[in-house]
Amino acid sequence: MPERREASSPTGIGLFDRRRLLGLAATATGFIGAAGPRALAQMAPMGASHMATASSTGAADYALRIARGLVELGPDTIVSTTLYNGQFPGPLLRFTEGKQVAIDVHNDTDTPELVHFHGEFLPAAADGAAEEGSPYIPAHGMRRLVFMPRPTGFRFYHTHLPAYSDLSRGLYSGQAGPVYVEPRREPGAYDREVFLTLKEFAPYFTRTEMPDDFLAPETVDPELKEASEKAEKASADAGNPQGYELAYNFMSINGRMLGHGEPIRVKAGERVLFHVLNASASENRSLALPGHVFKVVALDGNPVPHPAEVPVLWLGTAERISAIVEMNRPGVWVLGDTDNDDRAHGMGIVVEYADAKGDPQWEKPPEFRWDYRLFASSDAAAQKPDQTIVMTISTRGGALQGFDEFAINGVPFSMAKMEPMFRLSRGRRHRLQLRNATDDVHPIHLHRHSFEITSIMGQSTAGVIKDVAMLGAFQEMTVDFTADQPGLSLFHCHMQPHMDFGFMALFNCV
Ligand SMILES: [Cu+2]
Repeated sequence: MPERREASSPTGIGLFDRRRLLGLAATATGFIGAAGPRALAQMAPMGASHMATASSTGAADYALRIARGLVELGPDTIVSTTLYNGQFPGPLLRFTEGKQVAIDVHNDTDTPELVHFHGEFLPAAADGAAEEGSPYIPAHGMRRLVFMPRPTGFRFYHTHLPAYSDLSRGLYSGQAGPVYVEPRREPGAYDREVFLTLKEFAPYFTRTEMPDDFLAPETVDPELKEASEKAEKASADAGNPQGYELAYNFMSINGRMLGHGEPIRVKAGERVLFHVLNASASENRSLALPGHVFKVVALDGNPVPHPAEVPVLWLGTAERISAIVEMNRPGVWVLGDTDNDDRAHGMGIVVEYADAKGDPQWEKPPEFRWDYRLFASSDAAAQKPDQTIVMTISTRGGALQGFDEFAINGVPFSMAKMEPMFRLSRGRRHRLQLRNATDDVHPIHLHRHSFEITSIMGQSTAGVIKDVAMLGAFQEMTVDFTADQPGLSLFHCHMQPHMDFGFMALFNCV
């Protein structure tokens, strides 16, 4: 259960007293709390448009404490990393639609931190991204976040710090946890729900490429492929090494390697709603349960127009899938990654039927390619956009101290300048035409909005609403959204090494 406590600081001075001490009469949008002059200075540019609300005093609904801690992945495998409330995943935060929430975030580390509430429509100041101007949670300080959670469904929270070559920071750490914003109505009937957070630990750099051949349609754009090959050759000619990729010693579901921790105990005939979160820093993941199918009812927390049954789930980093499994094949099974090596490293969890005995069994699932269009509306065409923004992704392999450098329309994002690249017209429907001139699958993410997937490789689709979507290698995808959030919104690839090395852009909505 999440920790609930009175708002207090490490010094023991209550928030209200400290606010009085600091003479802080009004606060930044969506933000209450401060931990010193530095925090005030950070808040000033955001404007002081909203007066403190009732949630600025008294007990918070939740408290999160960022600190180093240990995760016991298995009896003989304990890793040290930065965690929320000393656990992995961080506590499940349950919010209610239309009910304001107050969260006290204590930062016990030496580094200013950011907590991003991923997939929620929050003011830029509350979103938890420095690029948008959100203030940091000061090192050894506390900040109270106050916001109205929306939209409903399965979201999550995580750090939004860059890591660069420091594998203890950012998403390489254990700073991630699930959020559920209670909807008025659940999609599909089920008997109970199980939250699964997929996560690797003990990262290291390698040069082994990740798989990029699991998406449908399989077609590629020859122009994008040629551009990628040209860039690759230019980089090699310039003497750059092959760029670093990530690998991990240990993999886990809910912080336990396969075979350790409690199995998921089920009964024949039961309908279990799984909420799966891929909290990886860099890996796109698959998941299968031998002899069973997943009926996908929601993607990134948004009910899909056409719930469809699939033998395998694929999730890019930060993607969520809610799927119902009818338990109709008694036994003891491995719910795990389809990659044998990843399961051997721990990516799986045991599903045990009542009265079933024996070792957990794995069977290779049928051949399957992940296709967002399976869950789309069959009849409706997507609405026409008011404006189209073309974004071509390119890379210079190994160009930045051995890391691949990424660019959008030829421009790598500068963390020093943090300049908006695109201007959005408020209230208008915008289409992002995403062209991937690289050989990687990129889980692209837009902050503070959801988008609709409107085409993949020129084939129209509609009705699938997401906040992260995998853009295939050498492929083109369009996603549409209404620019209804004023101010800055960040767009980026959700793979930590890609977002750290150029694959970001800021939208300014005016
Ligand atoms: Cu990427």
